[in-house]
Amino acid sequence: EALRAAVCAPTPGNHLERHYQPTVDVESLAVTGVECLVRWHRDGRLVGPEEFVPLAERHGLVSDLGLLVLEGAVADLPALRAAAGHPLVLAVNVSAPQLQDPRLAPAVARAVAGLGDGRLVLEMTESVLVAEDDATAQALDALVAAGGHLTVDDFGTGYATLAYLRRRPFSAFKVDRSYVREIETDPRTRALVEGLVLLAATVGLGLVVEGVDTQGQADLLQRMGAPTQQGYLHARPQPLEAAVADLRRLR
Ligand code: G
Ligand code: G
Ligand code: NA
Ligand code: MN
Repeated sequence: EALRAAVCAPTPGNHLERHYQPTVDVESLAVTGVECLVRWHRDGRLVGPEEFVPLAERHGLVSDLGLLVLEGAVADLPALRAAAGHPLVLAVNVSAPQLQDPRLAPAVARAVAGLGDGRLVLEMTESVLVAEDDATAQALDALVAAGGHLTVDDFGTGYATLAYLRRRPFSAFKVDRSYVREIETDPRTRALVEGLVLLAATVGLGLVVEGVDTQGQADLLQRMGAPTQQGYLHARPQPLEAAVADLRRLR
């Protein structure tokens, strides 16, 4: 119920906060976009989405939460874009129950209309897509029709991933950070990532590698032809003002 209050009636001691983490093109050293990552401030404690998103799902709050995040992120984008000095991709995370929310596609259309020269990306994990049903397929099509671009998040951690890329209207995928962690030490992981880079290029999909922590990882990925990266090496997820400062630093 504290979470319900944070969503519906926030107070300084109990509220959600949007953080932003950039994605970087290491070839050009330009920031390509920002991902909105939400935190819950509760009695001086900072609760992460791994904890509160499942809670929100259980209590039927995740759709309201998702709409608020989307609206708030669109409102934050002008400050981020000004700091970057060029158009940005805005990425927000979508969880499974949101796909069945009839308010989502119209909200996406409004967000796209309000983004100016930006582009809206909706990230969803493979677990969101596990339901191989018509309702899911129609919901995804509606989001694309509303002007959203769909990305598979945490790619390589779920099941039947290639099936989604084959049948669903995704335009990009994000290689899960568990791959990057072993990219320098495990030859098989390195070969798999190299294969994914080739797959993306051949099929015409965008690819972001997440969890880039070290310069060695960044250089290796760049040599593989995977320039779009996200990770602590480049910038951490930060509240709006600090993210704005990061974008100025990375400019
Ligand atoms: O920022 P952090 O690494 O703790 O995020 C963990 C996961 O939580 C991310 O992979 C992201 O997909 C998810 N997440 C972050 N913000 C949101 C949100 O607003 N809605 C949903 N559904 N998931 C989110
Ligand atoms: O679930 P999703 O992949 O959308 O969320 C990304 C999460 O990964 C964020 O919560 C963020 O805090 C975390 N993250 C981002 N970059 C790095 C990184 O370089 N290393 C690690 N360990 N975590 C990261
Ligand atoms: Na994500
Ligand atoms: Mn991810």
